[in-house]
Amino acid sequence: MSQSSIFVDYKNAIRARTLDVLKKVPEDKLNWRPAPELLSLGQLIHHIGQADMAWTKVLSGDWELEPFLDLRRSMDLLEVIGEVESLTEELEGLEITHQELLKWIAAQSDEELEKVYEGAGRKVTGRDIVLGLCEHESHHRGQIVTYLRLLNVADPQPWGF
Ligand code: NI
Repeated sequence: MSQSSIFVDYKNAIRARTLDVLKKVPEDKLNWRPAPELLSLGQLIHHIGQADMAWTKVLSGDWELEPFLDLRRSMDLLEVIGEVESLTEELEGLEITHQELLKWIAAQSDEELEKVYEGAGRKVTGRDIVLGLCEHESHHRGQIVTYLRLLNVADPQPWGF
C-alpha cells in the first residue's frame, strides 16, 4: 500500500469523525462562543476548511511557505473569518477543501511526499504537513466537542457507538 493511499484513508477517517460531531451542531448556535475573544462555533468549522485550503496551496506550490507563515502569524482569525451564516454552506466548503487536499495527496508518490518545504526557519515534508492537518482538525474537533458540551448538546461517543 502506498503512503498516499494510507494518508487518503486516514484523512477520510478523521473527517468522518469530524462530520459525526458537526451533525450535532445546532444551526442557531453558529455564532455562539464561550468568551468574546474566542472563535465562534461556526468560525471553528470554517477554520478547519481554511487550513486545508491554505496548506493545499503550499503543498501544490501555489503559495510559498515563508510568506504564508508570515501572513498567518499576522492575521486575526476572528476578523479574517468574519461571521458565519450557514451550516450548510460551511459543510459544503469543508467538503470542497477536503477533496482538493485528497486529490493532491492521491497524486503523490512515496518520494514526492518527502519533498521538503522550507520557510521561517523551518523545514517540513509534505507528509509532515498532511499529518499536521489531520492533527489540526482533530484539535479543533475537540474544541467543537467542548463547545457542544457547554451548550448541553450530547456529543458522539469517541468509540463510535
Ligand atoms: Ni487552527
